Amino acid sequence: MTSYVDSTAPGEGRRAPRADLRTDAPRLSLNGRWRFRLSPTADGADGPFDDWDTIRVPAHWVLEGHGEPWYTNTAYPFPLDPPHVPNDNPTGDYRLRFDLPPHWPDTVTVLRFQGVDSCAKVWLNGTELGHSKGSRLPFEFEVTGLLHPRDNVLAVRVHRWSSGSYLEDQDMWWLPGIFRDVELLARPAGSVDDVFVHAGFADGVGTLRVDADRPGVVEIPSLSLRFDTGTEVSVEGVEPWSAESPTLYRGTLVAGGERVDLAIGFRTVSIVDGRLLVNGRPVLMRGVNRHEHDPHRGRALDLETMRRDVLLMKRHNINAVRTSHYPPHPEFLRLCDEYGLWVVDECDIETHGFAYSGWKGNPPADPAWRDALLDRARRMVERDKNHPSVIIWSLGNESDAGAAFADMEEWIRDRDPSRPIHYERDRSYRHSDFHSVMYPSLDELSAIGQRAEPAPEGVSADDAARSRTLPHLLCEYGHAMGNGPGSLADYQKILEGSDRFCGAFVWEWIDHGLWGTDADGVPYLRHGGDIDVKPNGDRFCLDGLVFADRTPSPGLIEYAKVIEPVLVDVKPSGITLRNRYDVSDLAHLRLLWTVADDGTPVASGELAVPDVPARGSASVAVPEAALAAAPGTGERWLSVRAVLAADTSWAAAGHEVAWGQGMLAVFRPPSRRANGSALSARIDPATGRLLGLGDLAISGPWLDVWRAPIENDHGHGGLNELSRAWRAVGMDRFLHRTDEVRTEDDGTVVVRVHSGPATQTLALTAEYRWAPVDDRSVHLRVRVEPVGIWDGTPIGHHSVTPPRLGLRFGLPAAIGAAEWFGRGPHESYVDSFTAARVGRFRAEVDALQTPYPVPQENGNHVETRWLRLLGAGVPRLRVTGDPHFAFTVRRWTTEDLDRAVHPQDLRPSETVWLNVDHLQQGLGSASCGPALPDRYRIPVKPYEFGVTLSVE
Ligand code: IPT
Repeated sequence: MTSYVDSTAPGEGRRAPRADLRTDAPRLSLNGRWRFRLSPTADGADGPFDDWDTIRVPAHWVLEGHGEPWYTNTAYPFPLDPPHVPNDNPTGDYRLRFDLPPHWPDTVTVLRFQGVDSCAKVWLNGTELGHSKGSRLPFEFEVTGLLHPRDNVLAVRVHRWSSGSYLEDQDMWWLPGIFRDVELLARPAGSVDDVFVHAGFADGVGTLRVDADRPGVVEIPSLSLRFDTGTEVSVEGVEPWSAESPTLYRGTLVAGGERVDLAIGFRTVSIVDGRLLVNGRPVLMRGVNRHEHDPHRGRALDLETMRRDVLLMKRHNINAVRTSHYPPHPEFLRLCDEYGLWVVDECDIETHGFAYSGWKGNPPADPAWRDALLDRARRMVERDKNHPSVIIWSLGNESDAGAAFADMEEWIRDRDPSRPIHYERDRSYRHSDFHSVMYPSLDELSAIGQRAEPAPEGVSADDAARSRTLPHLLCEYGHAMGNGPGSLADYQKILEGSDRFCGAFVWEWIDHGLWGTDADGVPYLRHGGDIDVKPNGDRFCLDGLVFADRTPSPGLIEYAKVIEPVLVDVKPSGITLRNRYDVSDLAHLRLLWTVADDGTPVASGELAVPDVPARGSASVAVPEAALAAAPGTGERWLSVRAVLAADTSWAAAGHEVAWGQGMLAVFRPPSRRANGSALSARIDPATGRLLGLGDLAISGPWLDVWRAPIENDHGHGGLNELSRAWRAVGMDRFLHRTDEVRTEDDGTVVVRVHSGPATQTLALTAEYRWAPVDDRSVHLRVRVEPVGIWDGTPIGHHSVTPPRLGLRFGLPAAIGAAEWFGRGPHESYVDSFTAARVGRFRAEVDALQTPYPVPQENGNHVETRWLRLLGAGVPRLRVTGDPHFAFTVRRWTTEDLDRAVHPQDLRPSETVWLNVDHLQQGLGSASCGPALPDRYRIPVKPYEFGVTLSVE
């Protein structure tokens, strides 16, 4: 039986879509506490009203104690039988009794819903107004004549599933409910319904026309402008709008008894010679994909949370947002206009789960869905057309191809020819002004940069040739799931190497974790797999640059550095500044320098900021005072930081936007030669392992090849499943056998150990040479050699490479903190260390753990020169590299970390575990992306490395 719920009709009874306007006409917010009753089927709740619960509006009922949220990635949570949905269709009946404020005018009145998931039918005072689908888009009903001064009853029936759900298969939680604002709008006689601002900028001159459905007068006081709607005016001397310099001219449109606020940004978007230009200049979007998410409220975001996103992005050098995969709350776009972010506004369309039918029945390819798809395009464009920040329309995500995209394209081009259109998934790119892909390898991206990508399968030669002339928009890359992504710097290098690239968007901004409590009442962030429903997308929703509570992850810190707007290249011979802004010069910055010896500052000062135009560069001499500092000890580094000279709307003066470092000199201390003094290391003659060093109890080392797999080690869709290969051969369970412990004449103790897993011939033999340095120090040299069969594993014939190669030590639990000279303060890996500066750092052991919501390898520090571990009542341990090593320190073992399912499973043990690594494999982003490049793996071959261990 088909009803409005599962007919393909997008709605009924609604007003024509129009711009989201702020006006001075009376407006009544209907947000607040409503009455609510949940029923198991679309028939809803009949019968008495007295046993209804109450619920907050806006909100998702599954996050307000009614039912459960449900996460799937690509799978539909119901049978793939479009447009039908099951009888089991949780349905929320909402009811609000309200009075009109005194003096509510007796004019046209409109009831507006900004977003209801997934289908709503609405009644006012017993009159049925109609229904609507399209969860992340507004809809309005005219209610003139239906309202009373007091005691109005608004009733809304909301269905969790509807035909609309087939178009909303985005990789996110299914969260039903009235989740955006509900309001009543008075429309004074003669007022305009819709406004379309056309504000362009070319050759230093702005052009402005404001169209409206009724005549009105536009006033912009700051430009001394007053003109009628429908007339075009040229404006000399305006500042253009850009993400870097978001100049808005505020004004009003007066029509009838209403003043409509205008926030005008002059800018023109064009594509010329295969490049995206704004105001005639090329731009490079350094972007993120942003879902709306709050760990308590789901997609019901308040203004402060939206602002937090914008501020966090701006403070981390992000200049663009793809609103994956639906138009955001309209206030978010106002914030983007105001603070300056380029926006790719994406339509609320994704039919990803039709992949499971081989795309049979895919709505964009079925004429029955044409109206529904066009309805979504119209509602997006009409609502958002006045935002200068929105520079590109996206037709949707991952919905294969179909004629509806041609219809959408045609409608949009006709209505708004001023913005280019993006659609990634139709490989003919016929309905897109951009060539676009997701998750390419570095080599694939390089080929795209040279306009030399291979023609996609099944695409005509003409289409392929045309698409090579288009600019490229990398709509998703750098899958930030768990620890990672790696290679952000490698990607950025390619993106800056070709003018075909107009921007790239990391997947994704925020982890979609939802707060809950475990069986012991411990709060934790839940992912799909923490809720007992099938199918579910498990942990795949935890792939953001910020954790669900918006704490920046190390991935965000790395991204901020990789995309910093000024490249500061510091060499003893001079400093080069490359301005990566597309619009601004560097006059808003200060350049502060410091010289530090082994991380201890010895001189500092400020450099004059040279005049460097956007995309230009300049050289500055190394400051005299930096060169004049007296010789010191250790490595002398000059660091130059570019900070904001004055407060901005998004950060305070002093906020660092970029930095660079270079080594000026090395002052080597006189080398401490082995003096043959008594070995401070006590070595077990049977195992060859340490029992203690001076008065410090220490165990190990064990040769360690294992890391608790990160999400990227698991690969995706059967590809790049390194962790499976590792487990299959037993990387996680090496057994050790000491073959020899002997003392040489000079006091050096030589230990030979065979380390390998059960069932396998593959193993590493290691020779450890312990040479006393003095009575507090011992030097350890390790030679490792692979033996046995490494190239042929039970699950394939690729050779397995170990995730790490290093030494594991056990230390007393009293060890509480680490100090080191090397890269920090954040964790770093071979393919993600750009943001980790060379310096001297100190951190508590507990603070050295990055609390990924799914426990996994974390807290590594590459290129460590020396490390000191300290704690109350125990001697300090110092580890000095030969020259570098990587370290992690934690209160649990790698095996504990690997076993833990949630952070609360990790309990401090009686031992502090220290890994001193020669190498650890990179991070990559294979959880949805290409294989880790070979250069970030650890080839199976002989290695030799050394460290000095001392007690202090
Ligand atoms: C891509 C989706 O567009 C995005 O929504 C998200 O699911 C992401 O993957 C993975 O987290 S689609 C993928 C099949 C390339």
